[in-house]
Amino acid sequence: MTTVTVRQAVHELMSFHGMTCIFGNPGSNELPFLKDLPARYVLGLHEATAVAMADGYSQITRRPALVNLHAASGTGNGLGALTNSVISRSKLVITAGQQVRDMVGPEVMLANVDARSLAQPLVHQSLEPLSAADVPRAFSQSVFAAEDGPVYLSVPYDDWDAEVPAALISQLSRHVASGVTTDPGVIADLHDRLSAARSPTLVLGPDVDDERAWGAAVALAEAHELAVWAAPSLSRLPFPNQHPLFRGVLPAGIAPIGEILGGHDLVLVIGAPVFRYHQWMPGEYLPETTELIQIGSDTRAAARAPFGDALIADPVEVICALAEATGRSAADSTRPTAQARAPMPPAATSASEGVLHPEEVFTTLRETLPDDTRFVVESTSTNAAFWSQMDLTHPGSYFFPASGGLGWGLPASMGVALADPRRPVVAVIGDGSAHYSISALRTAVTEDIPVIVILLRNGTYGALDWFADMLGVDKAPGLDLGAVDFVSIARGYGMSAAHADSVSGLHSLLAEAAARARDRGLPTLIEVDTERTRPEKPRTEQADSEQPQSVQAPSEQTPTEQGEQR
Ligand code: TZD
Ligand code: CA
Repeated sequence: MTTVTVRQAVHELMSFHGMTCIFGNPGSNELPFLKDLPARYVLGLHEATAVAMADGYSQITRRPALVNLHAASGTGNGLGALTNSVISRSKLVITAGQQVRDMVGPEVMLANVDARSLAQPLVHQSLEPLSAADVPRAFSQSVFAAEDGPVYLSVPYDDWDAEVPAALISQLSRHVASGVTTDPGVIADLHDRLSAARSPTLVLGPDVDDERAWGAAVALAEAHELAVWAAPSLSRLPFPNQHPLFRGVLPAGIAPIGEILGGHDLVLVIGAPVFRYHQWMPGEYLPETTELIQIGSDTRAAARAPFGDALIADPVEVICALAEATGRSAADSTRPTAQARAPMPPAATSASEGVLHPEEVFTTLRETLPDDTRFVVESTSTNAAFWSQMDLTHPGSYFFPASGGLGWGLPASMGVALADPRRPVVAVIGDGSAHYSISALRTAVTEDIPVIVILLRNGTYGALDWFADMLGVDKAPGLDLGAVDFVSIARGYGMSAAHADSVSGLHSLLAEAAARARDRGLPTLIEVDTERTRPEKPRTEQADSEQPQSVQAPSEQTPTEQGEQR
């Protein structure tokens, strides 16, 4: 019988599944797996960085991405980052090294004693094969299971040299396809209900940020004249945010969502859970006069929703089918023309010398960068400013940590850029967020990843200032960050970096950075001091569904209202 090593078998399976890139941080237990690796190894200097890079990468490729972590301590470091991947159901196969089989019991150094349990609360599958011979199959199982979100696989390091039949490789080179389609009768029924509704509305979530779904969603919304909202706690943008039918991101409280959606008789929520609330604002979920149907492939999300009906189906297919039922194809819906849109509101300005209002930063990004730029955002108090000034017209343009776990954005932007070198990538990172995974800057340098990092320095955990206010916490400790010199930090990691102290300064630094990225494939960090702002517009405005939504149309704001945000 011809045999191969477990290592060869798994390496072959990696190649079979197109896993040409692996994100990791190595230790002694992992080295035997890394020998003769048939893939690019992207080193993250902290495990949270490796996990978040792989997360960003898999969100673009839509294929399982491979991560390799060091036993218990490495896994532990990666777990916080994993909270985001669990919510976004990112396709991650997280492998970890383990001590040799016979030495786990005696708890020698680097034994991951209860490896499966370590990752268990987060991943939906956690494996440590009972024999070396089962490792290739367990790997194959993990790749398929990752279609539903992150999985964990711990492998004792003496397994890699064990011999298994060579035939295993072809046996395990399996294709698993989905033949599930949505019943045309279900689509016809939804179409009829949309047509019959007095005031239907669409709430779109991250799962329909998709090439096909964008065009179809625009066609669907225009055909039925639907008001379109983005689901609360948004991690990806599913609809052009300056489209006249777009009302903005739903506020993340029970009462305000109840008020907004309660003005409609039919709500279709597609590609999002119902709902990712955040601030505790109790109230009525929905009045009885409103019917809500949640449509998506996440059965767990459908099960746990506190109200509404649910349809388990591929949300992208449903949007496309519903658009088709209107007789308008996605291709009919060109991007909204300049005339059809509200004019972009002027950016709020800052009164302080050398300090920019976040709106000025975002206007400058909008005006300077190509319109297919991808933005990976982890700056929490600047959301309202972002949505008011940005004009995102391409799918896959906006990414935000799905669980709110910070430290994701900076490395995720590296993964996003690695996965698709054709589109420019900008990371918009707060001076608080940056610290959690600052070493990701090094990966951008060593791997030549052309990311532009916009470091917004307001000297505080701005969003927590706002929360403290809301929760009546006077003088909360631990919110001051000081003026850390990120230009020096970036340069220390070997990255080009500069500080912008005016709009024109930012404009020219950005243009230079974009050229450096485009022509030489190199990263840049630009630090800018920003005025303190609030993450959301004032509530009263947001709750009013009849008015063009404030997140969307800040031009409607009076100067006082704008002033109140600061
Ligand atoms: N730790 C982790 C891993 N994730 C978190 N979400 C927090 C702490 C709590 N947190 C928030 O939810 S927002 C925030 C923290 C610390 C402030 C982030 O500060 P920033 O952005 O400078 O990145 P803003 O714009 O100043 O809020
Ligand atoms: Ca900050």
